[in-house]
Amino acid sequence: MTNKKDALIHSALDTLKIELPSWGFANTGTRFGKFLQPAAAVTLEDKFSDAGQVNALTGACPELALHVLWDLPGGVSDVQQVKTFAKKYGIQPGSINPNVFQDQQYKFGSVGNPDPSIRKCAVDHIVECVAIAQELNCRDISLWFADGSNYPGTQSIRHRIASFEEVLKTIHAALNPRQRLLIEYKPFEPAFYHTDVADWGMALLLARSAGPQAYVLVDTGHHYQAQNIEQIVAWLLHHRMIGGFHFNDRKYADDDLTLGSIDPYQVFRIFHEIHNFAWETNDFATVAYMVDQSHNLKPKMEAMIQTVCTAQELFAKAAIVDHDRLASLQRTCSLVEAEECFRDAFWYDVRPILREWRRNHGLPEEPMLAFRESGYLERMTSERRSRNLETVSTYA
Ligand code: AFD
Ligand code: MN
Ligand code: MN
Repeated sequence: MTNKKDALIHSALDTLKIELPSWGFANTGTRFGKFLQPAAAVTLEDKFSDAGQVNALTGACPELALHVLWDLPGGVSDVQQVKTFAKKYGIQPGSINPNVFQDQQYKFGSVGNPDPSIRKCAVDHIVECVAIAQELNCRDISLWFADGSNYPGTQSIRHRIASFEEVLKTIHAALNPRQRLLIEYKPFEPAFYHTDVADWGMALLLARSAGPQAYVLVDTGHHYQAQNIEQIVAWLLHHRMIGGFHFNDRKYADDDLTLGSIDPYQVFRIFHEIHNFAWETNDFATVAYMVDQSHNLKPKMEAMIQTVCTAQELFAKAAIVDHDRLASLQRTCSLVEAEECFRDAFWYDVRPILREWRRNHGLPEEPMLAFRESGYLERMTSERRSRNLETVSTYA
């Protein structure tokens, strides 16, 4: 370690922990089709095993986000097996993700459904997820709602707001003092005319209305093309209302692309807001980071390793911005110098220090290469091929 920059990079990498999505290891796909990978995870144990490999190679992913209907179909009764896998693979359960978007009853919405009996089903499911989180000692319950409508005039937008406010208050009341509700927004999809929680303002107002343990979750793929995401992050940091991020990148919509594959500078600018806020306020806001991608084309494990390594690189770059100098250049409106001070960090090659950090932590200097040489993919391919082929037959 040679200088101040290197020290900043090391300490930034020590703090960056990124949760992995259980669903990112399984064969998923798009509404246009699913391209199966024989080595993809099929069971919850497979997902814990894969997450354990990514963590062993990157040193940054100690937790696995769980999607309740897919990972704990038996609800609370499945908690014990989660604990068993967590112990076996050294990966803790992370955020708990309710699922109120795929059951037939949610055709016209869940929490926003005009039928109070369907809203109650959604509440009961989410409250059970709070209980599961409690049993697993998980802090975050991560709420994403597909609710909305496809045609003008078919739903009362304001009545649905009132339903959301009422339901989120009920769910918030079920939290224990350590738990948090993370409310995620998304401009559209699957609803195509209006989505009930469509932007950060709606999520903020709903979080404020729900209670003091509710926060906004920023999914980087959930923004219109021109949106200034780092400005949204600055507002949420200023109001201490940011709960966390779902990492992906997008060219057009919610493309769930590898982080930084389309716009690495935007990710750097987002991370800068977080580092700068912490530097200025000494308030290291509890920001949860999670990958939210389930690749249909890229090999699943490689895609996960790639996204995690990219996040480490960009987080390290953002950590070396000279905040003192930048602040004074901003005060004097020295435009070009301020911009160059900012961009210096973005252009700085942090990879040698990243490799040093990995060496210091007994990790492979090149996680992707180490994965390819490990034989894990070959072992999982032979072990899981038949189970995935079965999936093909049932799926096809
Ligand atoms: C989909 C949604 C949203 C949610 C994720 C996991 O768009 O991002 O967080 O599924 O449920 O990607
Ligand atoms: Mn998401
Ligand atoms: Mn999404």
